[in-house]
Amino acid sequence: MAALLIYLWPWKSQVQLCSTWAESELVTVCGDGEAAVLGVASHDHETVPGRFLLPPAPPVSLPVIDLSGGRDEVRRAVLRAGKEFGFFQVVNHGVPERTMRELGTACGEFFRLPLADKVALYSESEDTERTNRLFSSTMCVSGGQSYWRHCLRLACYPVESTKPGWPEKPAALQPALEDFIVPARSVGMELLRLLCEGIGLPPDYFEGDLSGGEVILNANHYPACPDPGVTLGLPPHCDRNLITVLLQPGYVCGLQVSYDGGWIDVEPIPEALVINFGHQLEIATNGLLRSVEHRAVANVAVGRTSVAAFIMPTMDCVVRPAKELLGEGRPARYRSIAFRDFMRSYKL
Ligand SMILES: O=C(O)CCC(=O)C(=O)O
Repeated sequence: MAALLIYLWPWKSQVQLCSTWAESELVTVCGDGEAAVLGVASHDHETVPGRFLLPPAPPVSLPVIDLSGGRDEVRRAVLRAGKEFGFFQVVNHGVPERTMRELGTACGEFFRLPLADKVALYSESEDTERTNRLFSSTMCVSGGQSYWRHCLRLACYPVESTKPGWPEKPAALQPALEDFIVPARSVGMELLRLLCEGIGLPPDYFEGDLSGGEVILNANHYPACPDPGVTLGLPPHCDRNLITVLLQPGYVCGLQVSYDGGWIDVEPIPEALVINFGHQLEIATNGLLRSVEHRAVANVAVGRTSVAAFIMPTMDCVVRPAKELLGEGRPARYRSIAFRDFMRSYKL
């Protein structure tokens, strides 16, 4: 049996608690040197008595930024949230609530269509050359691991050139995509302008090739799952693009963001859009703004359908740290890379 260790400090005595000791050995020593049993029972407990439990860590939640505020205030909030979390939510962003609701509903309807209506779009996860496709799980290198998710992936912007490839069923899907994608992209572009102002880049730095590629949209469906604790909807990953605008249902959790060694839930807020940074923003800002890992968990009671719009550079665009952000003591932390090459080597 380990000897009882009591440290007698000049002003106060203290017990060193050691998990290998039997609880009967835990004593405290009062300032006057008198030992008193801590009050735990002399037999091993199966659970920790309530008064020994540490208070739960205060909950951390992602900032929700009201974009209708004053420009300076919004810019500061966006930069603060972007630097701390790489993720935040925005409200009063200009995408009508009805548009968001109709897209969510239309995507949900798509996944409920009979198989015969979807089969032409289906292709195995490894078939990465085809953009518009329906697949299950993820294209991440997963060593045979599957994930609790279906995904309809579509190129959605520019509308005129991409629309011919959109599914015809359900009938509400095409109009809903068209109504959503243009204002949603504008939200992303406006946030990029604010970020540029905040970090000392010209406000139009991300106009042109850096944001001029197609917008790819993932409609993700995570069916209700009998045991969400043993699987994931999507594994931890960062986005490959510049900036992501995500619509999630306002009533069911599922998206989690890596923070301080753990995961925080992204609170479902019906009128909000979730914003996060992709790898290309991290490279271009030389790591000032980071692309943060996130994952999706499944839900036991209900399915969840989310829609992520990925604003991307053109495939030929060479992405490199902005020269305005480099200098004495601020070397480039990333090498230049053509977006096409990045996409080839990093599959999701
Ligand atoms: O479903 C979500 O909320 C996350 C989706 C996502 O991370 C993705 O499509 O890459």
